[in-house]
Amino acid sequence: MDYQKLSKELSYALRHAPHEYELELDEYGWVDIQQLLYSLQEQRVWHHLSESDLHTMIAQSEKKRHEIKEGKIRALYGHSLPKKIIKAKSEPPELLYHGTPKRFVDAIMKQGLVPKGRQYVHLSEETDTALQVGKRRDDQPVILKIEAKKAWRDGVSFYHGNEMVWLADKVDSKYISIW
Ligand code: HQG
Repeated sequence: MDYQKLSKELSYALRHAPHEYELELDEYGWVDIQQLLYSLQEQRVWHHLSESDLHTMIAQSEKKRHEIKEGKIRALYGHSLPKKIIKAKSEPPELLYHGTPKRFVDAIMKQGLVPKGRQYVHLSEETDTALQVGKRRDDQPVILKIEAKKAWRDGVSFYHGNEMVWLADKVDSKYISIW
């Protein structure tokens, strides 16, 4: 079983295209595991897919992208669907980080961080994680430092993604500086 391939396809289905799999996400992003298995098993590559494969996939992944609870599975972040997934508001740490290509920095310093194609802005607890995120698009990305606690105290909402990823609706440039 190629667990990385499975994780990518699940992220696609649960973050971006549940309709392609005839799945319906509830307002928190959960789908029924049996329905997901039926849908994926239609493809030859996933014909023998079982619930235990989903558990193994999550356990083996270096990033916690998915979560299983009470017969349901969901993606923890990354959604692009028009209907916003409800996330739990949570008080962030003092500082969070965001890795981005150099070419976006001027716009971000003017307009702030905006979700672009996703439902939320994605922020990292660690500079190393932010660096990896930025490297997806630029060999030498810029790491931005976000005064998260200050923004929270000013009334900006933050949401918990997983233990490394935080989400926000929009972050004004006054809270952002280059690390
Ligand atoms: C940029 C992956 C111009 C922003 C990662 C980013 C992450 C602006 C891009 C997760 C802007 C959006 C999300 C502005 C933001 N002007 N550019 N005002 N505001 N941007 O992919 O944060 O491995 O939607 O800097 O690890 O890169 O898939 O967001 O470059 O955790 O699990 O607009 O996806 O997780 O890009 O990545 P994305 P992201 P997985």
